[in-house]
Amino acid sequence: MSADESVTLTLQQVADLAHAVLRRHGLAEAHVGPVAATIIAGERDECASHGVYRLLNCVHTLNGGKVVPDAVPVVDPVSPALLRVDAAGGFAQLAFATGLPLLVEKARAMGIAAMGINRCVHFAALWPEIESLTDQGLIAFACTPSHAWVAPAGGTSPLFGTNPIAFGWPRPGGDPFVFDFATSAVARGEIELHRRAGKPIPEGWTIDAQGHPTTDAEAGLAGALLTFGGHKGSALSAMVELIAGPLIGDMTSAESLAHDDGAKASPYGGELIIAIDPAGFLGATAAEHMQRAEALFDGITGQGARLPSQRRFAARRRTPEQGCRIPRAFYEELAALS
Ligand code: NDP
Ligand code: PYC
Repeated sequence: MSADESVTLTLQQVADLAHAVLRRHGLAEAHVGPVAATIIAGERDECASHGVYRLLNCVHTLNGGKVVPDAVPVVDPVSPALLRVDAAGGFAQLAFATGLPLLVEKARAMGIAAMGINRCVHFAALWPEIESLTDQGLIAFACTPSHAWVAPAGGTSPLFGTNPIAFGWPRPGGDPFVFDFATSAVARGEIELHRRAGKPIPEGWTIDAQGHPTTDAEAGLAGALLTFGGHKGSALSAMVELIAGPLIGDMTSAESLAHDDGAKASPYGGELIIAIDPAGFLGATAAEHMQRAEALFDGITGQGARLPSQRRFAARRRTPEQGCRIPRAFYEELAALS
């Protein structure tokens, strides 16, 4: 991306833009902060597919009436280790923030706790949610279905969502170990970015509507994404459908796409978040064992491999000084929406 094709914004300018666009399109004040926060974090950590680009989806979803802009999440404490949050048709971020304190409290009391979020619109990366648990010394897992865009391994018709899985492990005195990826070969947002940039996509990401492999982003989006790792990603994707769908009384990705009814809004349905307190198994010896886990990370980095999220954390240290580079076309589109 040449300097002409991009603009560089400070994090404050990214924040101002996100707040202005969301407010202008009718999102209630209680949601603006939490929704903008994930978008700002996406730019800060140089995750282009889930940064300011997502504002376009938010506006489209708001304008299409596919999200309740002033939804008030309601927490149901369910049982000692479980809670549910009814997002009431709103964006997932406020529902997550509303349920988080009780999830942490239950995980500490029971050693493990799970939160099901229902009836939410989810367009975001999962790592911000994971980090809000690792920041409190908890191990975290999260997943959510999306829209039926992905063919099961061996098939050719879209059935699964891009269904991200994210995991976090707090590390003494350092960045947590966090991974967060789609169970498709790549997030659909990344393919959309290739389409917008007029770039081909790598082989293995998609098939076209006739079921043939394609490197054409437009044709791939009209066909189906492939799962990562063949049958392994396919099984993990099915797991996400099950545990963040029927298990918590919410939609599968196929149901979410049917609910969308051609609006091309962000996915609608549930999310499952699990938090584990290391002290639950280990009591006073937890710190000693968490320290022992450090040898594993040293074993990875010691041979020149990198940890997941290492790139993101490096970007996080850089962007407050250097700003965020955004394609000029997005910037102009977003500025017109603000
Ligand atoms: P990637 O395929 O880029 O995988 C991302 C993960 O793998 C990150 O944790 C990344 O760390 C890590 N990683 C990448 N390369 C390496 C490497 N060489 N060595 C070690 N770790 C590596 O992302 P996806 O396209 O699969 O997903 C992108 C985002 O899209 C996710 O945040 C996901 O939550 C989001 N998403 C959200 C959906 C929703 O419904 N809400 C649906 C689908 C995706 P790093 O960041 O440091 O590079
Ligand atoms: O990029 O696949 C994706 C996606 C779906 C919902 C949010 N992101």
